[in-house]
Amino acid sequence: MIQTVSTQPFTDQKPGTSGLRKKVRIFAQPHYAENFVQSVFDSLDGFAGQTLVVGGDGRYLNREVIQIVLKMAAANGFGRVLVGQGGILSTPAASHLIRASGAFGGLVLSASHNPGGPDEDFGIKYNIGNGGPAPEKVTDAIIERTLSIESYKILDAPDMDLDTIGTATLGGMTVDVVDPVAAYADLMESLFDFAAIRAKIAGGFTLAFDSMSAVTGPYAVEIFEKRLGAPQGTVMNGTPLPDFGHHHPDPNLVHAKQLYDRMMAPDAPDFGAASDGDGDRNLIIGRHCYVTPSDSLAVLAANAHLAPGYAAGLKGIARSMPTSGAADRVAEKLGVPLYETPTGWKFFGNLLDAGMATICGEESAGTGSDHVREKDGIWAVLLWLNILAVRGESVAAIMADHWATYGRNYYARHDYEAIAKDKADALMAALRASLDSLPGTTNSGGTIKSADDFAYTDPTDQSVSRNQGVRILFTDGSRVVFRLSGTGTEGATLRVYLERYVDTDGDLGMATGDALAPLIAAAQDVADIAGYTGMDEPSVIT
Ligand code: VG1
Ligand code: CO
Repeated sequence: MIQTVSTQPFTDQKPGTSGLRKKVRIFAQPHYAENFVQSVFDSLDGFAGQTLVVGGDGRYLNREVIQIVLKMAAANGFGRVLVGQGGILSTPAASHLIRASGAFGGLVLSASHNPGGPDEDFGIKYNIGNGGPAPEKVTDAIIERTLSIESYKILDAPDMDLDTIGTATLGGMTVDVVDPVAAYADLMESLFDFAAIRAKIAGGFTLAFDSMSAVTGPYAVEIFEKRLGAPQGTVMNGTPLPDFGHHHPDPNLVHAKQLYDRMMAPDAPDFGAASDGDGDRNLIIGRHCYVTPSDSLAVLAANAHLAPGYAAGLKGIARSMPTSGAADRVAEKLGVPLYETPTGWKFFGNLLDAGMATICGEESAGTGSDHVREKDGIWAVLLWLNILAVRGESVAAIMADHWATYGRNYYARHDYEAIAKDKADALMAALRASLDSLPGTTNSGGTIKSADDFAYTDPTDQSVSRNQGVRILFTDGSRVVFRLSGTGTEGATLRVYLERYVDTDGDLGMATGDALAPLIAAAQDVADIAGYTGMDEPSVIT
């Protein structure tokens, strides 16, 4: 029986960079998840009888919210829901399933790289029929609806069995519990030369993949160990846990320290990688050689044609604004366009749909292509492996060759976490107010050429997104970028992105911290980070 439950708006349901993310205790309030799901449905048109894909990264609350979504989808008139077995779907696998099944859209339950567990984070994101995150015009409609909602519809029915693959009905709706891994693994096999990678592994090439106790475990075991023949144990932390084993499932040098230490040890494997909570990010570390995500994007773009799925070449490359310009030089050499978008994967969808870009990436360890409409951690690892199999060189040799060809974009991101929100807002406001007076001034970073607040006009629909980050550009091409995170759930996080380009005839072998030291001082100088935050050092450097 369909129940109409009266409710009142929550005023804090505005989706951020990637969906709605909140502490579990907020999500677990009566009506909270229901309000948001109904607001999503109310913002959509024409889904009656259509298919909805549902799955998540297995974190705490995943199963409970899936049951709510199933009952609400049935009550609101969806014809069918496809749900991953056990409630599991990595974000890229959900994107693929939406596309492959011709679904109307999907709900991805994840707070991605944020920690999980009863005292940590949960999240819900709506993806549209192209498989990608809802664009701003949809999220804007959702926000508005969350502020006026008065009731939601839910079926009064027992919970569904999520663990048995097969078909059942819920009210008038069909529920298909599907294998979360198989179709995704098949897609990967269609893009990459698995035989060549398998032969390389059989020949003694060693790898380590850290799933960080998050969603990629079953995907990585199937792909790396079963289909590609890597020995059992290649996948570390391969069982998804609701609290990720108390770790922060963010594949960076701080949180993936176990992998990093292994890759820097004397007996390190040839290749190491990690993914995040929901499987869309990737960390790449060669033997004794960390690859920054911005460099990884550039190397993948430069070499993608070596993999069967990209043999025809690239139509274009897209990167988020704070991502380094390393990919720009590759695009220039390939003679393809380079698009610079705001932070967040939702801005790549239109470019991919229009066939304007083939490969996209972000400095935050996200890389992907037009095979789905999300960034894709395992995809990036497989493309690296395919390139390594064809070139027969080490990661370190490939990086050295890349810099010798294109020059090197020294790059780092400094995060200042858990700042009081008013302090962070004040810092950004002061920076914005100083923009006009900065050009022409000189500090330790050099002479400032221009300073602005990044705005983006989508070339496919002309929609404009403003206030996407403050950029300070120096005359020698160096940059410092400031923006506030839109994925956190506690206070504010200031992200400071530092970049310095050194041409092929310059010093390509500096330590990143040394190369960037003048810019780090310049960032402090223009933004008074210590003054506003009281922090002398960033919380995390990636
Ligand atoms: C961060 C990253 C951004 C990424 C987003 C979602 O956003 O900087 O590049 O797209 O997370 O990634 P923010 O607003 O905190 O800087 V995930 O893997 O958390 O979905
Ligand atoms: Co993620």
